[in-house]
Amino acid sequence: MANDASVVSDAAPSGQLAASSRESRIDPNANPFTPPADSSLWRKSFLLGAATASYQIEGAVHEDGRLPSIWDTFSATPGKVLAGDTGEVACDHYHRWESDVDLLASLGLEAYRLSIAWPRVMDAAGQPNRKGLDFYRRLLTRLKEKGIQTFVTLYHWDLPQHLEDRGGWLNRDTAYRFADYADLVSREFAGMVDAWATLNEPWCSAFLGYGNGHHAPGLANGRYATQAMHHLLLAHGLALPVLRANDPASKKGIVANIGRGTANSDSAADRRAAELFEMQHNAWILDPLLKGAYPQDLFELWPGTEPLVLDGDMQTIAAPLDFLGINYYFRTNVESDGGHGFREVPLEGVERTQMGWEVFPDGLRDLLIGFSGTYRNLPPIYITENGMASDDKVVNGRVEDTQRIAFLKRHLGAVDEAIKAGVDVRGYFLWSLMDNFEWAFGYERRFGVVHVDYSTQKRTVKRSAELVSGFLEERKTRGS
Ligand code: IFM
Repeated sequence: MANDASVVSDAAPSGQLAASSRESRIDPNANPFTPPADSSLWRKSFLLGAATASYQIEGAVHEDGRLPSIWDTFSATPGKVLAGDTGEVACDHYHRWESDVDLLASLGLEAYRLSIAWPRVMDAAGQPNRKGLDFYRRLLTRLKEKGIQTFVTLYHWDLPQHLEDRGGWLNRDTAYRFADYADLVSREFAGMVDAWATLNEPWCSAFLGYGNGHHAPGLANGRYATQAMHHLLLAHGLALPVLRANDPASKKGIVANIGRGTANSDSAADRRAAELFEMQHNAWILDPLLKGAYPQDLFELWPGTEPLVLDGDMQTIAAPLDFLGINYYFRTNVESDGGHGFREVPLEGVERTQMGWEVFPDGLRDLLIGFSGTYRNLPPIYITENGMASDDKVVNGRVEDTQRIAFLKRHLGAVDEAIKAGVDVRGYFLWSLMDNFEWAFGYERRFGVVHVDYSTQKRTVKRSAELVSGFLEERKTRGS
């Protein structure tokens, strides 16, 4: 492969890409990403895409009538984000979206998961912001022209600040405002979206945002976390019928980040600790969605945090889903805290990523198989995020992200094992298409399969992306 083929985009927002240079450059036999011959990944129906989120890539936070979000406020607060980074410019995707779509297409990725910024498309009175809507219309139109499937998340954490000023997710009214927002965008973009996800990772919004304050809006109170979760899930449940009415042909679902917890010893207390870890990470979200009830263990773990739930809420929340998006990153090893809870015991000598997260693909397989046993009504699954951060550097125009290549291959192997065990997994999205604003860690942590030089906005395709792309090319000819 020509060395300069990995550099496909320069600083010009509308720069043309050397897209055609990406074709058939990987020798399939020498591609370390290529899955085994019997892998489900060879099925052409198994969707392979990449994901991003609005606040993490768009920038242009003051442009075209966009209102402030809670992440603008939080990141502008000293001490909240590493190095004082903010999403003000990010990857400048708002201006570079055309070349970013060309890049996605040049890699042969089949689907793109993006999110819409609520504060960009709706004003404080609930009226549409045409300029913001037009941005997404152009983006979705171009993706369709390129034959790329669109998975659109409505809420990837950028709550309009004016709603936070009225209580944010602690205010039940926010759930109804979310349904209005879902109504607006699904009327606008009906027919342009393959799959709508209402929320991304409600665990993070509720627990990190309201329970421990690591994320916006930065509140730290257990009772707040459970109430915020209830209103987030209610927002999801209120939005679902709206999406179904406005855009009947698309799939509708939600995205949950799931966590694997393992016990530090075989003692009954440590095994219970691991159960509790997974209960608060997974069942807190999946039980209301799929069983219509919160796990009672939650309120034993966090006594006195029962949220206010009104009649009918749980039925609203448990409306049937067309798909469940699963985001998976790592496992947490725990022991009993000696009381009714758990505490983390980091394992020594295990492989970790730039985030310090353990590389543990078996956790993904085991959770998927476990869910299919626990939830009889488990809908088809898409792995809507998986990936890792590494301190990637461009050297002679190339980025050799060796750890990521092995990470992706092993996690896709785990997905394949789950499929072979009977779990209905239909696709997988790399997190992320490009390096971006990693929330409280700012720009230091690089999750992209495309490197971004934040001083020039130059995009450089990493080796991992070249290999995924080479595999997709090969699948077109050899796949079933
Ligand atoms: O960057 C985030 C993303 O926004 C949500 N899921 C986890 C990713 C990595 O931390």
